[in-house]
Amino acid sequence: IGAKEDASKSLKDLLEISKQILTENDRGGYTIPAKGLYPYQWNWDSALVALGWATLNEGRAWEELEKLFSAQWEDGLVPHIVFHQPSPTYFPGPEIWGSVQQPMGSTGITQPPVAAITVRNLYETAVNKDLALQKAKELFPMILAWHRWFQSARDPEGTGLVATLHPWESGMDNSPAWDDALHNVPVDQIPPYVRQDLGHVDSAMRPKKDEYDRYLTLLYRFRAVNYDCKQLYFLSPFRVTDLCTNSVLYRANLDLRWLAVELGQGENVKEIDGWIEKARDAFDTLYDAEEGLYKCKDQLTGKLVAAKTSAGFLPLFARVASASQAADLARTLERWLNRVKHSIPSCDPEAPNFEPLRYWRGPVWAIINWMITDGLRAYGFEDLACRIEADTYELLLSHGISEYYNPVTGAPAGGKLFSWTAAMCLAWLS
Ligand code: 9YW
Repeated sequence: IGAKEDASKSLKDLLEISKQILTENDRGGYTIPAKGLYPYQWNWDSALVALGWATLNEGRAWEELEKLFSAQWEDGLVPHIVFHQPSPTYFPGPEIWGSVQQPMGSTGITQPPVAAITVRNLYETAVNKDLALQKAKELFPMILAWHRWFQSARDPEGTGLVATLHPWESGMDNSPAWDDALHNVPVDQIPPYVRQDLGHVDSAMRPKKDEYDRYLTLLYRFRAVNYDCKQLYFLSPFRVTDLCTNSVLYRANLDLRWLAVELGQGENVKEIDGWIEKARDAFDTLYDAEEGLYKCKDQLTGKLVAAKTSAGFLPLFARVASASQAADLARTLERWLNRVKHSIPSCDPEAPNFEPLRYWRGPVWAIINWMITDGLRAYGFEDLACRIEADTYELLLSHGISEYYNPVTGAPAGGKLFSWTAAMCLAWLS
């Protein structure tokens, strides 16, 4: 009984801390990812954080999404960062992005489209059903417009899969999957700049200068055409098929379809079905049967990317893998997990370029653990899902609520008191 009491006390503490983090990072209708390091509203962070808010205050959860969509561009884009209030602690801020499409200021690129997944989740679990119906109805057309933007702006050639034009768009900025494609981006003469991230976090945990020079080269090239989405796809010297974006979009389309039926918007179903069918076939071209893992692709060279990253398991979250592909993925994942103490490393721990501390090149991210666990369950891999869930819980309990964690030692890394990790505690691990 003593041990049980201890465990429930620890869970209570963890939930209390998580609640405090969201409350302290609340800037009035939107939640910043972490103080100092990330002082604005980030797109997929907000959609994931809303899941956490829903366990505390449903109204506040809907507000998070409303605030994000209040920054939607006329062409349908929902920006990757919304600069609601000025803040000198982040680079590159609104003056560098200089986008004019949106009065409050935003970047001109997007991030993995989690919102539809959150809306379905909030709607289905809502206690206040009237509020949920009202908010879901309001958000539906805006999400549909964003998903249409993905089709027209990021798949103008109709391949079935959308392009990602900047590593920041993938949400996995310095993933080794982007090394070669980014290396092919020539560094332009760009204005000198000072990084702010290195004032908050150890440089060993962050992308390198070489990468930042290219991130900024892309930014300035996009800015030069005023982020015109009709041009960006064709002019960007970085264009990849990202498994995270495409898996999240695929799942988001399934959930958007569900919402369309539920909310009496059936006239949109055929269009969404068309996207889903096309993507389903195209996903197969990213599957590496020998490795038992999906791979990203460099659209400009036409080659699959050799790097093995945790995004390769996200087709499980999408439900787009076949039963036999899912079984292969589960086997590959078990092999990875047997090489490190804490699940799930963001890259293959056996790969020579595995870096357990550097951001998306090795560390554990709670949001990815949630997505992959959700996918494993859907395919019937309950034991593996439970193992990852228990691992994540132990990790957070012993090491606090950080941005990410070293999979070898469990040491917390990156920003402290991090919103989306707190949200995962509230929405998933409780
Ligand atoms: C940056 C806020 C964001 C996440 C991204 C993550 C990081 C920002 O932080 O990018 O400046 O590098 O890579 O996924 O949305 O948490």
